[in-house]
Amino acid sequence: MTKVIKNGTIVTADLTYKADVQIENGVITQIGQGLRGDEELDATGCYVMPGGIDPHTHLEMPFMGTYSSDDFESGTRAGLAGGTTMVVDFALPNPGESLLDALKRWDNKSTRANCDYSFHMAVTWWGEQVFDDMKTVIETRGINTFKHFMAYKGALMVNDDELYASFQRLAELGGIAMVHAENGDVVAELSAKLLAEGNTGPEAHAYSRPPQVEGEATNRAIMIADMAGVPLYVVHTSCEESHEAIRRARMQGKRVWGEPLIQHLTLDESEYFNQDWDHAARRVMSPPFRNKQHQNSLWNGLQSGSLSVVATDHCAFTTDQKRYGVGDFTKIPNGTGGLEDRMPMLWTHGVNTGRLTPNEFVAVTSTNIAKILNCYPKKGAVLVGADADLVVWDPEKTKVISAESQQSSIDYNVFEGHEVKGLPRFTLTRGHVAVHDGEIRTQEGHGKFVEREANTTVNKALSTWKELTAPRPVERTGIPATGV
Ligand code: DUC
Ligand code: ZN
Ligand code: ZN
Ligand code: ZN
Repeated sequence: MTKVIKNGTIVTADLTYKADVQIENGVITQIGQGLRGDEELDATGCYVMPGGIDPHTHLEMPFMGTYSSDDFESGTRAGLAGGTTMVVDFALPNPGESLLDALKRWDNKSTRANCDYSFHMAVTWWGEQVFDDMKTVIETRGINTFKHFMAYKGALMVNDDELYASFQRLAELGGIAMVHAENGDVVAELSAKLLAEGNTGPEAHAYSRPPQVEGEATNRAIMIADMAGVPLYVVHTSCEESHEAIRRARMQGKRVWGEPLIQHLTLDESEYFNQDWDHAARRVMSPPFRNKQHQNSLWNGLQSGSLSVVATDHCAFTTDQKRYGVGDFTKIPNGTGGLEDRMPMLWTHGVNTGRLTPNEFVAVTSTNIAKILNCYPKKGAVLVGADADLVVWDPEKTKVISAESQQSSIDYNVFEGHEVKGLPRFTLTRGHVAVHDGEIRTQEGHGKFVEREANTTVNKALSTWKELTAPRPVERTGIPATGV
């Protein structure tokens, strides 16, 4: 059966033009004028864009004594409702566990996905097993990205020696290093001090993770990556200190990318202050929301290209789960949702305000990350042969965001009450119409795993550190006698 999206304007990361799109067996088979199909979707007045890719989700993740509430079914349903057609989730090994065993758990959970997905592998501990598994993960599982937590001391955090060893291994194998960049030692110290002084509420979470801890860790990770000769992707860049480090590294020719979240772009630290406990705790995430100056820095980064990708870090907890932290802010499960709202919020606050062009919107929500992750043009493109992961975007459609009408399984929404203008008319996942004028028609289990090979081109790291500092023979005279 042939489907045709008719009368729309195709918007990709670099082109805008009027054409119809024909789809067969989940793939784009023709782009042109006056195409006909067995089923026709009317895109009059709409943009036809590559579906969004959210490269940062935590679905059904065991974390801080509980599990994040959206699983691969509800999470991907939420994504599709908002125009996102692929998610990349983090597979987390337990301490001492092999990477491959952790992946088995993620394989089981993800069978319920409504759209395509991939995994990043987290490196939560270091040893010979992890060293060996990395090769298998890259070569047989099609996973080329490995995330390191520089925070969550005593749980997920890895130290600098482990970071350096892992980065060197990735450089050797053609992988990409990712970091959650916060100085976990300082966060632990600040948290203990705040608690001891009686600061137990959710606002103390923000005080315990100032921009400096993020800036320091980002700089450190960049330098370690440079020494190892590995490309580095910094997740949830939330502040100027971290952005500045990324900007400087890029200007020096280092292969470093930064990923702001839609939450940090549109919500600020006032969400923690003079608010009731539940309101503030529901917005506890790491890094925390920042002030307007940091927010402007992130927008500037997207506009200038120093920041590359907008994600969500979707990690949704119910109000009851957040209440584990009453009396001790360090026990509030860290995380917020955003999968359903990322695209409409970014369109509203980015495109409608003139900060981003529609083409730039496509770049930062889809195409850039598809290229970084090495799944372009299967994903992130409107091209013949690409997967028909598409969103037919109605720039005039409006709604007020509300937990009552959302797909996510939690009982609130951090964007509650925000009006958005720009929403999907249709969302297609490999040709299947999962969203049809606001009606959800997802198919549980439709999603397939997307393999991503090592990208040997991008991984020719630009570091000159090795040449400059490699030991070289020295002819030296006048060496004093030893043992004097
Ligand atoms: N930050 C969060 O807020 N939640 C999940 C993990 C993380 O790094
Ligand atoms: Zn993180
Ligand atoms: Zn995360
Ligand atoms: Zn808003």
